[in-house]
Amino acid sequence: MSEEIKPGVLVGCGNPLLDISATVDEHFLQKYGLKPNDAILAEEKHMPLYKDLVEKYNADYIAGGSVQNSLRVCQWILQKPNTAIFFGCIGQDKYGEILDERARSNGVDVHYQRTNEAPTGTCGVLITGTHRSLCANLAAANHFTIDHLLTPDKQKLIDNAEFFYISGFFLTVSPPSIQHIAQHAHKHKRTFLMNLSAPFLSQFFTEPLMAALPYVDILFGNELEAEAFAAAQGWEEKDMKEIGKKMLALPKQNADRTRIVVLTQGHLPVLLIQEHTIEEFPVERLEPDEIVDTNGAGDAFVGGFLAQYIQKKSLGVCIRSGIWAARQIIKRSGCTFEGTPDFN
Ligand code: 26A
Repeated sequence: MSEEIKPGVLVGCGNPLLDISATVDEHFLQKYGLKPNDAILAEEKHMPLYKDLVEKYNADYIAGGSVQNSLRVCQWILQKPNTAIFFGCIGQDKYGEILDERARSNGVDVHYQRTNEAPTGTCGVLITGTHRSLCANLAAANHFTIDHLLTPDKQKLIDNAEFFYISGFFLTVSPPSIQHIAQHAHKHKRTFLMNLSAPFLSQFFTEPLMAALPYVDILFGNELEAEAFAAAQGWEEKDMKEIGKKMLALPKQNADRTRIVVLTQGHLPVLLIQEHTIEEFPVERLEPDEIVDTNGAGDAFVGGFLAQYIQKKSLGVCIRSGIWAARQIIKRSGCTFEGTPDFN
């Protein structure tokens, strides 16, 4: 099936993070002032959290980072190594080596920037029931600079790619890199896909987000992120379909290619919002005892979508593949998978 897929056709940029994941109680969330279902940047007060997770909650270390997760899932489904290229910054340490090894063994062609100035980033993953609270200490990931993309070898990789995926999370690190990729995609008529990633980005990183949006051909988000985006825009709409329609109508650079908005809503149907149509794709509900944790579910959805999209499959197939991939990841700890994928 994948014979005609070109190596390096997909390029992603993001924060490579090692997840430190554990099931915790309400108390733990309260102690650090965290919501059950959120993703935030760690502040000074969160720093003891990581040690606490390891020492008191027997935490697991799992490869993470939103874009890298999506690309790993995409590679798993494609079963054709080096279709996806990843850029991000790690430290010169053990955690960085683990991420490098995991990503490569999953088939992602990683081209990390490496810094001596900070350790590899980590993300506390606090599981309570079916919720997950993410608290990212970006560390080295925050040291990514656009220079990394401007070297001739990276430029060549970018020139060769046809699809570019960047998470909203990367707005906190390098808006100039996002602009560079977005404008390149626009100039060369390539596809640029982005994710709202977390409510705080719409709230506090509005300026770089709104600067990137005109270039976005396909926008992903979940219900909490769409709500936060609408609130930050001062929109009164609460209904997901209405919010999606307004997202569609925001200014777009490449006007001959209209924007597509894909909104996930947990176990409720996925919405595919296009210029003249809104389609709903049902999500089969998992039994409570099948759910291990929802960490990485949104990333897996995008990975499943991308695996089909880069093969020019219909949007319906892309979304069904996304739903399928998210389901596999929810049945396991973190964004992990094994065996041969059997999506059809
Ligand atoms: C800037 N922030 C907050 C982040 C992240 C992040 N990836 C990039 N930047 N916060 C959490 N994650 C990752 O999201 C995955 C689940 O969707 C976690 O590492 C986790 O693997």
